[in-house]
Order: sequence, then structure tokens, then C-alpha cells
Amino acid sequence: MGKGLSNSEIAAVFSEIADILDLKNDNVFKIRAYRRAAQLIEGFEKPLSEVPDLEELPGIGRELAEKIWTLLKGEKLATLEKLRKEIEPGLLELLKIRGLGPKRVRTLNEKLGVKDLESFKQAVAGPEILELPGWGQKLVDDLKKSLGEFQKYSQRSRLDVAKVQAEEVVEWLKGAQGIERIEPAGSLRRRAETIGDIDILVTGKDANAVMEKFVGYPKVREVLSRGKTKSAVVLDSGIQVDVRFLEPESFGAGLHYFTGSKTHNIALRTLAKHKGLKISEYGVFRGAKRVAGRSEEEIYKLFGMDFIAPELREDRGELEAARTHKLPKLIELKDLKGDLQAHSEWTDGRNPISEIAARAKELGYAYIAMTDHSKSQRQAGGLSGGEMLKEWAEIDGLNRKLKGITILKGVELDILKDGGLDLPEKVLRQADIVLGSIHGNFNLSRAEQSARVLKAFSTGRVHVFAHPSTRLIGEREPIELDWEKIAPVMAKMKVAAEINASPHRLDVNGETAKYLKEQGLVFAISTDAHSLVGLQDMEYGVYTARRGWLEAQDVINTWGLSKLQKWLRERR
Ligand code: DGT
Ligand code: CA
Ligand code: CA
Ligand code: ZN
Repeated sequence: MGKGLSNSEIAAVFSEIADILDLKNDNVFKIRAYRRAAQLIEGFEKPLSEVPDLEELPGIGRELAEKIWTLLKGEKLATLEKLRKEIEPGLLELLKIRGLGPKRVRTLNEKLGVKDLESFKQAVAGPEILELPGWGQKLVDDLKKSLGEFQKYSQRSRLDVAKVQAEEVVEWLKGAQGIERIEPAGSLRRRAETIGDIDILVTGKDANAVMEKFVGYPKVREVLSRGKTKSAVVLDSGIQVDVRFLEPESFGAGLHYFTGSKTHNIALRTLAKHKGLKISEYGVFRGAKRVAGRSEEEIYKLFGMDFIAPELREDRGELEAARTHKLPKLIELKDLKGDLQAHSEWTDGRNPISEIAARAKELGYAYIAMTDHSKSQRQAGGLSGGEMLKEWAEIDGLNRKLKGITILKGVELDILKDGGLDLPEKVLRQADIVLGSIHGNFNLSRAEQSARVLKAFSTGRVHVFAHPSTRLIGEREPIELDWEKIAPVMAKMKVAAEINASPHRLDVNGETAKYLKEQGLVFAISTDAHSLVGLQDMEYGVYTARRGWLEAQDVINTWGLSKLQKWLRERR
């Protein structure tokens, strides 16, 4: 564990260079080269530090390879440092707003003097922006909306981003003297959709050694506080990390308290009061006597409860279920036998089907569905009926050759604005699995949006409602759906709800999954992979399913292939 950058961090550096060059209206080929390299690195399967000859990678020439080496050594990149000085720092932040690309930011900067979030806010409110050539009311309204979403989420991190950074800090802290236990707590341990800050708990012999080690972490941008048993820092990425040192006899109590959620803690504290107990981060006390605190198990046991998995601690009935021994036996990653959404180079995925199938097999799966886009997804290279049949013919051929993995012939089918299906039924009948997706007309009313999907499901051709809310975490709000109306139809027509495992989506989320399970629905947890690394996102789908109280049997891709195929064929 050193200063060297990870693949995503290197990719982020190249993206930033591309963004700055783009804002400066620099050479398009140069910009494209950096963007392509960033994409390649982000999707690359192993750490670049393990690649003997970087120049052999497609799109990486001598110059980029040298830059990667500099970053792998943990050194700063002169190119980036120089470029950063050449533009207003606020302009880069604006690029994070959905709908604002370098070209638009450049126009705003040149014509209206926009240079940061604040001046952008004023610009979208004022009349001049509407005078810019090609900028109509619709665009400005959309930008206002994305600005709102950006502000709402910008203080929080995606689960995958926070998890990776927490793991690195944990590795680093393990190097401190006398460490006995170390656990990330808070929203990260509960696997919440977004993470405000990372909370890490440590116990051992020497609190001072832990604090010293922590504030010396190489990726610390700023130390906010440095105390005897608690310190807080901001990392280079902008995420805040709190580290607390606890005494071993109260580690369980501290872990419980700092895992939260706050509402779960408050509910348990109320229960404790009724029993004449007092619970705090130091333990459970009867009067002055500590009656539990070393482990979480011990604490729950004291209340006559089964152990409650962190993902369930949201005060949604888990305390009652734990007391009456009715907690679900939560699904685990190893229960998954296949992946039911992946894209190949037939549309917007990066790899040929054969490579995806080979990787799926390596992951231990028995099956994988290829679900390329249907024709309305033009920018993703969506396929017509005829092209889809060709893709499926290739899959038939591969299935005859491959051993130990079955490729399912699938499609991610657009549900059109009026609820129509994007491919003819006679084509769809030849698919093993049809995912129905909404990819446009996000602004329909709740009634219209619900009628739209109900019409599509009434055909009996859709097996899975993919990424139902269409939200993109931190970028796009969910659409309006009337689940009370939709869920019974899905149950009747045998449409499973997808838990899209991409950490950008996590859709449906845990809360909705719990409700839909109560309505009798089954689920598919799918990565929606567009590259081989994307197939590894399954864990985030599983966390989300666990937050929805799901058991293995609730999820169709934990079933064996023949049970799944039978379910897929039995249509009403
Ligand atoms: P975040 O960081 O916003 O994603 O969410 P959390 O849940 O990690 O919240 P955070 O970091 O403010 O605090 C960590 C845990 O500490 C929280 O989940 C429960 C506990 N906690 C914090 N403040 C309170 C409080 O006022 N009362 C109780 N009972 N627990 C609290
Ligand atoms: Ca936190
Ligand atoms: Ca915190
Ligand atoms: Zn999609």
C-alpha cells in the first residue's frame, strides 16, 4: 500500500486532462486520445502496475505510458499541474452537472462570464442565457433541474467509490502498532446507496499510534482534527474520514452505535429504557454495571434478539423481526448463479460475447444473458429485429461450442412512450429473456408512466422490468411510478423486478425491493455490464437486495438454469 494510483485514479487524471483541454478548445485528437485512454484504463481488468509493457495496450503510446509510470510511482503529473493553472477551477466542477459538456461551459464562460457554480446559478436564472444561439427554454429548464440534483448529491459519494477508499485506509491503518480490530462502520457498513463520510473504528493497544498513522496517510488532503481517540481528515478525493479508537470491552457497543442508522439506534435505546437498561457507545448498562459491550452479538442477545445484519438497520421492522426470530436469511454473493443483464460489442458494450461468456464462467456462473439494446437506442447502436436475430444466431453457435456456461439470448427492449414494444413480438418470441426498460420520456406524470409500463407488461413478452426508476445516483432523479398499481400486474404477468447492480443505479433500491417482495414479486440482480470489469459490480446489487430483506429464493438468478428456463418459458 503506497502512494501509487489505482486504475480509476489514473483514469480520473486523464479525464481531467481531457476536460481541461476541451475547455481550452485544444486539439480534438489530443483530447480524444486522453479520453480513450481514460476509458480503457477504467475498464481494464488488472492493476496497471502489473502490466509489463504499457505501450502494448491499445491506445497507449509512448507519451501516455510515461505518464502512467509517473502516476504509478506516486508522483504528480506536471502536465496536469500546469493545465490546472491555466483555467478557472470552478469550470471543471460545472462539467459534473448533467447536460453541461465542455462546449456549453465554454460558451457560458465566453458569452456570460460564468466561471463557477455560483455564477452558473445566476446565469440559468437570468434572461441572457436564452439568447445564446441554440439555447432554448427546454435546455435551460433541463439544466436547472440537473443543477438542483447536483447540489443535492454533491456532498455525498457513491457506495463503490467510498468502499474502495475505505478499504485502502483500513489497509494503511493495519500498519499501526498494536492494532487488534478495525472495522468501517456508519452508512458504509450498512451499504447505503450514498455515503456522507467514512467512519472507521479501531481497537488495540495504542490509540496514539493509530492516530499518528492515520493523519500520515498519503492521500490526506487536510487534517480536520487530531485528537487522542478521534481524528478526522479529508482525502484528496474530497471524502471525509473519521477514525475512532475504542477500548476492547466496548468495541461491540461502539461498532453498534457508529454503524447506526440513527433511527435504528434510537429505536433500540427506547426498548432498552423499557427494560431498565441504558445503551450508549460504551456499552449496555444496568445502573453503573456494564452488562454487554464487547460484541454486537452480545448486545442483541441481551435484548432476546437474533443478530441483525447492518444492511437491515434502518428501523424498518428489523428489531421486531429479530425479537420474534423472523429475520430473513439474507441472500449472499455466492448464491448467484448467473448475470441477467450484459451488453456486448453488438451494441454499446466493449467486448465480444465470447469474452463475456468466458469471464462469466470464471466468475463461477452457470449462465449469462446477453441483453443488447433494441433499435430505438440509436446512440447505443440499438439493433433492429433482423440484427437481433443475427446476434442470437451467434449465441446459438457459441452455445454449441462452450462448456460449463450457457449464454441466454436476451434483449434490453425499449418500452416506448406509449407502452409499445420496440421490436415485433415475432422476434421477441425467439428470445430466452426480455428485459423491458425505459430510456426516455422520463418526465411523464405518475399516471402516464404507470400506464406506459402496464401496457408493455400486458403483452406477456417482458420477463424483467430493468432499472425501473431510471435514476442515476447524483445525476438523474427517479421517474414517477405507481407501484401499488404496477406490482400486482407484475406478479400476475410474472415480471421480475430488476435490482440493477451498477453502483450508479442501484435500482430498484432496498426500500422499494422490500415493498415489492411483500407484494409477492421475484427479482433479478444484474450488473448491466458494458465491459468485463462491469461484471464485478454484482456485489453492489447483492447489498441492495439485502437492504430489501431478500433471500436467495426471491432472486431468479440464484436458481439453477433449468428452473430459470422453465420460469422464463411459462408466460401468461
Ligand atoms: P452518512 O455519513 O451521512 O452517510 O451516514 P452515517 O449513518 O454514517 O452517519 P454519521 O457518519 O453521521 O454517523 C455514524 C453513525 O453514528 C450513525 O449511523 C449513527 C450514529 N449517530 C450519529 N449521530 C447520532 C445521534 O445523534 N444519535 C444516535 N443515536 N446515533 C447517532
Ligand atoms: Ca458516515
Ligand atoms: Ca461520521
Ligand atoms: Zn438500460
